[in-house]
Amino acid sequence: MPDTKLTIWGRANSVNVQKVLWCLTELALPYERIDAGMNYGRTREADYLAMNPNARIPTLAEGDFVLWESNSIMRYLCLAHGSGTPIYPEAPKSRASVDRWLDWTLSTVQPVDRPVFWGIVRTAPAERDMIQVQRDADAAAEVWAIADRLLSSRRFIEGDAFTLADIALGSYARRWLGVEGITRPAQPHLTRWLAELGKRPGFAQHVAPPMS
Ligand SMILES: N[C@@H](CCC(=O)N[C@@H](CS)C(=O)NCC(=O)O)C(=O)O
Repeated sequence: MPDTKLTIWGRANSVNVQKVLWCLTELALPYERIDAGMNYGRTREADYLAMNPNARIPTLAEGDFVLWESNSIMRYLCLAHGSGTPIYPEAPKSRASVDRWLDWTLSTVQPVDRPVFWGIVRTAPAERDMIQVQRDADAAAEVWAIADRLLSSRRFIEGDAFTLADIALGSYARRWLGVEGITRPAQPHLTRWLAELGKRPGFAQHVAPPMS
């Protein structure tokens, strides 16, 4: 009997771990999570590096199958354990449309999110460079304006149905709209969409808790 227990390595306050945990909840899959990363360490130990040579989180282990990169993990969970789930649609055009948001999250959103999040949430108040953080927030606002415009005419990122695109982008949007102490333009459609995501148990459990 193959070992199909799903183990996720990674601390619960990591946005990339949160995405995966939210996805697991959407798919109603049981799993075990093991703390790793930052204050928990482990990621530079030989057995972890053998699983994930990046020394990063999350990592998925299922028997002797190991996978890193949070978006790849979410895709795998849908394909291997999602029984045709609509959150990762099968039709090529629909699937590619979802995939482009997963790529966009990593290539375009993550780089503008990081300095704002770290500059506030992971920097002691006395050490914050608020002039730089506001500059970084202005750059992030331009990226988020793209999603805000799009959400003015659709319920979810890829239309009427909730998909992996909402998980990937929604996890970062929670940080963007949740960081305090910066000035950001009103983005009402983004705000409406995030409130809708907030009703999903996976978001409420894994993404909504206070940022740290
Ligand atoms: N593109 C990777 C990024 C992985 C990544 O940078 N993870 C961060 C946490 S969000 C990390 O490992 N930080 C170092 C640590 O926690 O020790 C993914 O999506 O999985």
